[in-house]
Order: sequence, then structure tokens, then C-alpha cells
Amino acid sequence: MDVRNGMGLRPLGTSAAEFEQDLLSNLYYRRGTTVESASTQDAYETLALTVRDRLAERRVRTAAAHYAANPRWVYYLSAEYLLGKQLEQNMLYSGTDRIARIAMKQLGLDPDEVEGLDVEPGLGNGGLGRLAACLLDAMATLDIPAVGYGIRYDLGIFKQTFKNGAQVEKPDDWSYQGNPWEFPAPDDRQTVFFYGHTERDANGKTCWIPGEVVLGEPSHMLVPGHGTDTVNIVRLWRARGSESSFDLSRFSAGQYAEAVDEAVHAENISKVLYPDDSTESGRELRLKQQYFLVSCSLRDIIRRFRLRNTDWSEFPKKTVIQLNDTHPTLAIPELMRLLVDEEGLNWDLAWTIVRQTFAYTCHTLLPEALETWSVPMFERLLPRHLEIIYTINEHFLAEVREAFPGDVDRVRRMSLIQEEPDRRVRMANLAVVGTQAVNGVAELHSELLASTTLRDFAELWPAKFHNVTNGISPRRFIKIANPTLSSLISEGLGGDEWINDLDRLAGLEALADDESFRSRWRAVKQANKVRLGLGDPESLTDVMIKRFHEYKRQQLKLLHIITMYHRIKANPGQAYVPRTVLFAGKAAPAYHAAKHVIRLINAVAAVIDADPAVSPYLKVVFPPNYNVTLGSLIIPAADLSEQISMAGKEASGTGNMKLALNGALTIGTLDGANIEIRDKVGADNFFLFGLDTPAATALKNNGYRARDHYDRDPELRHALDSILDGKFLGIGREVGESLLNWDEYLTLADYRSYVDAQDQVDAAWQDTDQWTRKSILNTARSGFFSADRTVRDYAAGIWHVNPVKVGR
Ligand code: 7GP
Repeated sequence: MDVRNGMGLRPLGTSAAEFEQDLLSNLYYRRGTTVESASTQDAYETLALTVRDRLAERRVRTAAAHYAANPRWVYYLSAEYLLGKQLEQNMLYSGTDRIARIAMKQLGLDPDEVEGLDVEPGLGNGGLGRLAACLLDAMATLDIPAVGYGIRYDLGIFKQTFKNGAQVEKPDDWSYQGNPWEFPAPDDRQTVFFYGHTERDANGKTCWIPGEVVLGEPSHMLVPGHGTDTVNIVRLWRARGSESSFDLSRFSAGQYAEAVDEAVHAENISKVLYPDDSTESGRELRLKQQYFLVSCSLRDIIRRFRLRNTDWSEFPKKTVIQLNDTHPTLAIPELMRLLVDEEGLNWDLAWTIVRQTFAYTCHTLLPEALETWSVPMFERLLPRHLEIIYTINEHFLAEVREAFPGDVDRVRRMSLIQEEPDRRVRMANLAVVGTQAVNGVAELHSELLASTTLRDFAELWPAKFHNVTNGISPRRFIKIANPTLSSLISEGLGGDEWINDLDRLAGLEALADDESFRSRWRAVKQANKVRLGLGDPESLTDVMIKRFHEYKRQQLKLLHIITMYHRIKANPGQAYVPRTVLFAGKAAPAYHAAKHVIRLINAVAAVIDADPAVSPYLKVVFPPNYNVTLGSLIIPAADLSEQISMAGKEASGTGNMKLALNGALTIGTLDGANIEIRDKVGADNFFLFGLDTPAATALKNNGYRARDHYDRDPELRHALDSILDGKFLGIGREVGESLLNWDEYLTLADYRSYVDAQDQVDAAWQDTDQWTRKSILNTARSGFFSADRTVRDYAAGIWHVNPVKVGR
């Protein structure tokens, strides 16, 4: 079914000459200029539109095929998406990468300069946001009918800069030049209510009389599949004041600020992404954002359902809504409200529908990262939702009491409402109660969720708990990020089918013992280091790229660096394995402990750099503003991947997968997906160190004293003392004190084991052939970590959805 032809449109050409014609025509009609007078920005926007046109055609066909199939849909609700730059990906997926470059050159444009203007929309913080993007990519690639819903933040994750080595945040006005990838859909705008009170009418029906009205305006970006015609969408909502929010009379009276007060207030909802990762911010505006996302998205989901269906009992058969952590959990009481208050369904039927519709993914184990909202604030903002949550809680606690008679403490722990020390709504509890499936994101994480964080719930409903180990997009994180390695792999495997079938990488195992293949593998790695701008390509590139958080233990890596520094200072004449340690990552602006670590890293880097006895062997670099774009440059250049969190704290990690896939060897603890990576790549090809979860838990329970390790280990003492004595430009005393006196994450307990493992890394590095062999085996055995496998697991175990093929 060619929808385009059916509409009398000419098909877009697939030759460079036709692409060139379309570029010229878009430049003329959409930018109103010509090649002679076009700015680079004009050229970029035009290129983006010309590529987008090719995908728009597939999008139209996809929508038609989905409409005809009336399938079960996956709706992915996420407060965050880290989509990465769109241009290169969309050129690859639309098959225009080659012709687009030829066409640009024909027109006298510099493709690199033009493509350089593409901007990364930083609408997320870290792992959770990037996972959402990888899952959307895989869903489209696997032809699963899906829509991602999110918020179109005006300002994305802050831009990180360094001033005197300290993190300084700058706003990220990512779309101030516009965003050519976006399709506005003003017709589908929604009305969202806040505040007010509830009333009961004569029939006992409840209604909510809101106190504030805000509009949600959607736009969407295309989410193409790779090697298929499916193009799904991610729909993002932007808050607007309602028509009445502009006060003309005040404006006429010269009260300009007051005149737009209400509109500004409304628009603030989608103004900025909360720059938190695993810590709760506790601000009313954040709760407002969450409800805004949920309210707009649910109304849109229902609008879409009604296009083909009438009967509410069909709703869960046609709809699965995946909650990306607890941020969109208000969808549960909101759907209850829509069904009971607005649609007139009885409570029990509505509750059955709701529970069957939702599923919840948890991304953390840190208790402080489990969201709760103060009851008085919640009640002010969402009075009807609080009533609904109370009713859900009543029914639910009755169920608990029946299952565990007399267990008052259990009831207190499981309640949706925390009573002490203050009354708060527990979003994770609500998410478990209101869904049909709950999953963790790696095997260990899912086990720990069921045995610790969510234990009471797993005891009540064991069958509800699942594991779905995270995965990453092979398109973005090897094919696009590492083109030279991808070509070498395709050559080695005799084709590029591996990109959509990552288990085929296993075919590389046979080549790990081939000397000429190994030397080409090494040459690619070295070229990637040069591309990144690292000085000596022979130097071991040791990378730690992730958000700054104490549990991830950048401070442990730092202690190792200081130890290397001291060893070289003590024995300057010896031959050391040259290392370049690369850190990248942001700290939440209010997370002072993490910011102190950043500052100390920069100070240590400067001291080492200024020391000619050490700098030939050791270099510490810390490029600012880690994001998907920078990650895609660093990952292909890495030899060693640092995954050194305290065991039992990292839910999964996904950077660990990206690095292993690109041939970096991991040094890591038995935490998150590290365990599965080690199982797959083999213990010989992984540097293991540190306490495991049971040992770490036992140590903490038995009264851990960091100082004992300091007293016992002279190298550790030397490293810590140098921090405490201010040897690094006087920076970092807070870091040293906190490690010595408290050390929440057992850094000192794992120090010796870590440093010893790093010595093994040095030894292994000196056998170049063996190292390269291990590197190849890491890639060959990483197929499991494709997001395609992750999506298949969700589809089979939780979503029960089937692909819909888009016809030509
Ligand atoms: C992260 C986890 O820390 C990381 O281990 C995991 O790989 C990733 O999610 C994807 O599942 N969590 C977040 O980014 C986050 O913001 C808040 O968690 C609950």
C-alpha cells in the first residue's frame, strides 16, 4: 500500500542527483534562500528536512499499517529521553548517508561543517533517559507499535563547564535555533488541571473543581527502525498558558510583568529538566511536571484508543503502559479518575482495567532515590488523586491484612502512605500495587529488589516480579559511534547483518587468534584515540564515564591515580605502563560531595601535568559536559572500562555494556550488569575486584571502620594523607575527611583489592597480543546486551505484544 502514491505524490528519489534537487527545493521553499546566499544554518536545516522527508514517508505508511492492524500498543512513559543527535542516525536509517554527502559536495557545501550544527537534545540526566532512547530505537527496529511520551523541556540537562576546576552549570537552550526534527501537533493539545477541591454531586459522584488550567502542546520526533520501514514517534509535551492567562487589562494599565504572570507560571512546568539522578528533589514544580506528563499522555492514549475501539474492557488488550521508574506513576490514579469520575465505570471494573494496563520498571536500589511526596503538598496540588490513592490503599491494605493476619508492621511498611516522621505518598509502593508487572534492570538488581527494597511486595505477589536486563542500541553505540570498527567487523563476518542480530558477533571469536585481524583491531582502537584527541595512542586509555555519585566511587579511581603518582615519584627511573585516565560526567548541582570529587580530580590532573617526572606515564583528562555525543567519541577509544560501584548499589549500568561492545576490558565489582558481562565475556577477560553484595552488607552491619584500612595500608594512608594535607592545590579535604571518617560506600575497604587488580591490568597490557585477543572476545561476546534482546524480553514476558510489519 503506497499511501504516498495514493495521494498523488511523487516518490522521493534515491539517487544523489535527486537528493540534490530536493535539497535545493527545500532550501528555496522552506528556508526562502538559495545555495549562493545560504548560511551554514540554512544548509543544516535544509539537509535535516530533506532527510526527514524520507522518513516522513515511512511514518505515514507506518501509521496506516498500525491503524489497519488495531494492535496492542506499547506506550512508554518517561520523564527523560536522551535521544542523542538525530542527523547521523536518520541519514543511516533512511539510507541517505552516502547520497546526502555527495549532494552536499556537489552544491559546494562542506558536509562536516553542515552536519556539525546538529544539536543533541539533552532531555535526560543519565542511564534512565538513555535507556528510554535505546528501547524506542529497538522497538521500532523490531516493528513493535509504540509511542514514547515525555516532556519537551525548554532547557535540557545543564551544560557543564569548569571554573578553577569546579563544576559550573550553564543553561542548555538546546532548541533556540529551532529543531528541524520536530513535528508540532497543535490539534492534539490537551488541557491539564491543578489545585482546587473536590465536590460530590446528588448522585454521590465526585468531581474535581480545579484551581489552575494549563495547556499541553505536543510535538513529536520520528523514531525510525533500522532495516525496516517502521517509523514510530516520541511525543513530547510543552506547557502553555490557556487563552485567558494573558491579562489584557493589566497590560493596558502598564503592568507588563503581572499581565503575563499566569502564562509564565504555566510555562514554567516544562521550562527545565530536573538535574537529579537518584536523589529526590522534593519540589512542587517537579510533581507538577509529573502530573502534566501523565495527564496529557493518558488523554492522548485514550484518544488513540477511541479511533478504533469503543469498549473499555478492550482497553488493556490494546494498551500496555510502561512506567519508566516512578516519575510517571501518577498515571495510575489519573486513569482511575478518568474511568470512574469521567467515564462512570464502577471502581472494581476500573481497578481491574488499570492494573492490567500498567507495568513498572524500577531503576534504583538507593532508598533515598525512592520518590515520596508530602501529603499536604500533594493534597493541595492534586486533591482528587489523593482521595483515589487513599481508596486504593484501603482496598490494598485489606488484602495485606488478609494474607498476613496480625502483621501490623508489614501493613505499616506496605502502606501507600508513610506516617512517620511525616505523612508522605510512597510512589514506588503505588507503582507496584497498580501494575501487572514490576521489573528490575539486571539479574542482581531484580533479585535485590525482591529480597530487600520491595521484599514485602514480592512476598505477597511473587509472580509479579520480573527481570529484564538492560541493553543498548548497537546502531548508535557501535555502528554510528565506531564506524571503522564496524567496517572491520563486517569484513570479518562477511556482512553487516550483525547490526540487527548482535549475537552474530560470536563469529569474531574465530578471528581473535588471527594475527593480522588483531593488528587491524589494534589500529582501529589507536585511530579512535587520535580522533578523540588523546596524545599518545600507545597509552592505555582508562575511562570512567558516568554521572558523579558517591556510590559509583569516582573517589576510588582517584585514590588509585594518586597511588600511581606516588609510585612514580618514589621510583622515577622505572618503566611504567603509560596510562591516560579519562573522566567524564556531571554532578547534580546541589550534590556537594560529588562536586568536591570533580574539583579534586581536576586538581590532581593539574598537579600531575605539571610534574615532568610523572607526566610521561600518567595523564588525567576530564573533558567537560559529558553527553551522548561525547560518550560516542570516548567509548570507541577506551581500553579499560571502570565499573567500580559498591556492590549492591548500581542497578545495572549501561555504559559498561557500550564499552565492552567496543572492545574495552572491564575492571569491576560484582554489581549490576557487570556480573552478566563477566559471565558472557569470561572471567579471564574481565578484571574482578572488591567485596560482593553479601560481604559488603555484612561489613556495614558489623560496624565498618574506614580508619582501620587507613591504619593498616601504607599506600592507602599515603594517598589519603596527601589529600588531607592539601598536596593537590589545597583542594579535596572534604573528600578525604568523608572517606576517613565515614566512607558510606566502602571505598577504603575495596582499595587494596582494586589497586591489586589494576596491577594485573598493567601486566596484561604488556602482552599486546593477549590484550587484543581479550578485547576482540569482549566484543564477540557482548551480543546479549543489544537493546533488541531487551525489547524481546519485555515483549515476551511483560507486554505480550506482536510486531506489525509495515508494507511497501
Ligand atoms: C539508572 C541506574 O543508576 C543505572 O544503574 C541503570 O543502568 C539505568 O538507570 C538504566 O536502567 N538510574 C537512573 O538513571 C536514575 O535516574 C533514578 O534513577 C531512579
